[in-house]
Amino acid sequence: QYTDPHCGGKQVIVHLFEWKWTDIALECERFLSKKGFCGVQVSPANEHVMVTSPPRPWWERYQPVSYKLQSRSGTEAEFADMVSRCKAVGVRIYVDVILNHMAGLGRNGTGTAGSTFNSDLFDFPGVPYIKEHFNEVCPLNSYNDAHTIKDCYLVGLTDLDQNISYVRDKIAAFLNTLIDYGVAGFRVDAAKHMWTKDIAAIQQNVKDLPEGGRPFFYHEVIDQSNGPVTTQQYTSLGYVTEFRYCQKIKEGIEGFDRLGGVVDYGWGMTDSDHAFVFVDNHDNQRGHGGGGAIITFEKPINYRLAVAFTLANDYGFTRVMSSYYFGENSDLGPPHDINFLTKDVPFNADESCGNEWVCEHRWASIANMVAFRNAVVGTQKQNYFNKNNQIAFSRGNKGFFAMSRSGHMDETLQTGLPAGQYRDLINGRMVTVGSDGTARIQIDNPQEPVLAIIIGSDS
Ligand code: AAO
Repeated sequence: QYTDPHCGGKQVIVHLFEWKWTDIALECERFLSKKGFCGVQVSPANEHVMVTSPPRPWWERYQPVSYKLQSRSGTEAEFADMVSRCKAVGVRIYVDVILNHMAGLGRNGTGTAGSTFNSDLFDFPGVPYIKEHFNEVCPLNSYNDAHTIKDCYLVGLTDLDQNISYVRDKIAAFLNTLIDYGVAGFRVDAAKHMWTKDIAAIQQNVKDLPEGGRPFFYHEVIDQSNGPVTTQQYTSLGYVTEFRYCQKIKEGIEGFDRLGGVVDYGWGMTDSDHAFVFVDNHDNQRGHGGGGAIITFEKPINYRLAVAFTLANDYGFTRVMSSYYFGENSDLGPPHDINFLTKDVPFNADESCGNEWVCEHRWASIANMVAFRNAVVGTQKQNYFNKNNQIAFSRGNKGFFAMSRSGHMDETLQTGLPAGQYRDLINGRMVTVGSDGTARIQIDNPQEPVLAIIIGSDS
């Protein structure tokens, strides 16, 4: 329950962080559908505060003013158009929803849809919410106590009381509106800070998708095996973010010959059927919510190796990050003009992105691994090879993957595949698998140091 993403068995979501709805619709049609992406995680779609100091940071979208669908990414009409155009080409939309809180204490004014609000008075007429719908004010000053984590004010954000049926109903109505537009599921922001019984009650009030089935839910719970709130407490509610993986993959990539143990479950990591897995996210790539031990686009070769391995591997449900450049300014909002209107995502001749958008999801070692993961779903890792900063393995008799830190590799390896000719999905070289299943595996591209072949990739 709540674990089916409703995308025809496809396996990879991309987070188009801060993209406008109009650009996402185009990206579904021109790229994501062709590469086999399951769907897109979109930035929060509902009305939010507009922060002036610092000037229009990305994080203003995590301070809701109402559930009206007008945000920095676009209007309600543009949202509706995006959802249906993506769905028409088999790409689903998953909305980042903020159910834990409204805007931060000390903030007031007008939101992106024109609603007034005053956090210190707990007045959000656009919903409406009033004081009785919030928990008593207390600082979230300890991560050792579940009551403090769940009932106090995360970085001063006005904390809704989801035990109140009125609050549950308003939240469920918001989610149901999104479902009516055709979204397939939700990333639940700050789920760690809500009681699971309240989330369960809200999810029960959410309708089935129009095509049938329960919506997909994945919950943001940062569990580093050092607090009372664990990912396992949430697995009955859908998938749960597995932040330990971000650290594991970094250690594995930097100590290549240890990568075999990248997912050892040794830290109580979430079971594969509920682990929501990613190399970095919009917080930790810029030092929010667990920065530091993370690989990001700033180290492009290591990043390609990390994401390619993650997509080749057999652990969890995967999300690929797609970012914009921010340099040293971790508050910096998306690329914008002088009026803070978000810029379009233009494309260069080589399909890379302009206007300061990074577009990791278009890098060959990442984009072309989506087809690999889709093709090998349900198979085991076998024929593991790990030597001289090179790694390779097969996935049942469906696919074979190899990567090399140096970008060069020339080894004869067991692929587990039937004899035949296969075309490398990344660099295009033909690979000949003999009747004994072995093949000469060659990589010769330090920029895209990955090789992947799948059943049916021979044309
Ligand atoms: C902004 C301003 C604040 C201001 C506030 C209200 O920055 O100064 O007080 O407005 O006016 C985002 C930004 C925030 C921003 C907020 C609202 O990141 O800076 O605040 O929007 O605009 C915790 C939560 C987790 C959360 C994460 C950032 O558990 O849910 O903090 N992530 C989500 C979103 C995020 C968003 C929000 C939630 C709020 O993805 O973008 O915030 O909607 C420990 C805990 C974690 C905790 C981290 C960070 O983690 O375990 O639960 O995450 O600390 O506080 C090691 C440890 C690990 C530790 C980690 C980080 O890895 O092992 O346990 O380091 O220290």
